[in-house]
Amino acid sequence: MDRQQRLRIAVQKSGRLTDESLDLLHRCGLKFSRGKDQLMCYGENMPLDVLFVRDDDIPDLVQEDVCDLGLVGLNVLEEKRLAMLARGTTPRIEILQKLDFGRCRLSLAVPQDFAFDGLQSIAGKRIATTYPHVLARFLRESGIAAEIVTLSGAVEIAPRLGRADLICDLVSTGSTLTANHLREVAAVLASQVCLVRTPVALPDVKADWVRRLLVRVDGVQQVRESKYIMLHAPRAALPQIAKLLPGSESPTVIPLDGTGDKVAVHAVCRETVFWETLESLKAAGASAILVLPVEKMLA
Ligand code: PRT
Ligand code: ZN
Repeated sequence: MDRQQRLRIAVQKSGRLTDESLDLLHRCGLKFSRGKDQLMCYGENMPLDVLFVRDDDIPDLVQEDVCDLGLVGLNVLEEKRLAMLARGTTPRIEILQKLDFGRCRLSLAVPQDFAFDGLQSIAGKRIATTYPHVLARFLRESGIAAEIVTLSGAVEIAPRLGRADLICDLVSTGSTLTANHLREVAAVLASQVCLVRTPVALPDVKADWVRRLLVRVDGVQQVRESKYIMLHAPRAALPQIAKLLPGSESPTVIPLDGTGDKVAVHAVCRETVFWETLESLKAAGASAILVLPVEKMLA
């Protein structure tokens, strides 16, 4: 395949980010078939090929221009960038867009019986983590001196094994911490998946596709939570109904034939529409309420 013409994007091969990364590419219109254990998939209808790798390899692949684009968590990206700086390489990967999935936070967590009273309490302690560079920056910026114990996994059991006094690890629901009798005390980094690009200038054809992809990604993000609401209402109830429609701009109002003062109201709502919202709309005088998913949106 011609690297001058076709974009290559690095995606996590198998893990927490894989399904949503592929779903995003599908929603952006990309068609490809993926065989078992296939490392590379060729886009059938766009000049965009997908390379499946470990998430930790994505920043380097993009920095070294092996891939033009990548989908990777900010946690991994920041750790790799700081590691590059530490070995004298300038990180030149550019974040094109932050995406609304893969959210988690890198946090400090202490054993239940640890007397934590502000960050000063961890001074001089041993902190186990797989993110030594991000943690070191946090400690430096907070003016705390502590020892970093770098592990490659199973960080949450380090305090019980006596290898550390506390940990710095990724948290999403918090249930892993609870199961290990740990308590989250401070957030070090908020993370989500980022679409990143190579520092190298792209030939026009490829640059143009990156621009198109970004517009589509934006559209996909906008419609994720969006719903199209249609309802009937007495004209007099319109001001109240407009207030109840979550995250919508001014709705379209259409007169209804032969129903006196009744109108149809159509609106795109950019926030989640709950049953409670529908109940409030009904209470305000709305009837025949329909909520439809939005398939695509181009602003
Ligand atoms: O094989 P490969 O290297 O590609 O995968 P991996 O095992 O390194 O990564 P994977 O698939 O576990 O995670 C990929 C990315 O998902 C991470 O780099 C984050 O950007 C993002 N992410 C989002 C998470 C979590 N949420 C998360 N909860 N990554 C890991 N966790 C782990 C965390 O380390 C802890 O063990 O889940 C546990 C905590 O979860 P809760 O829900 O109990 O708090
Ligand atoms: Zn990984």
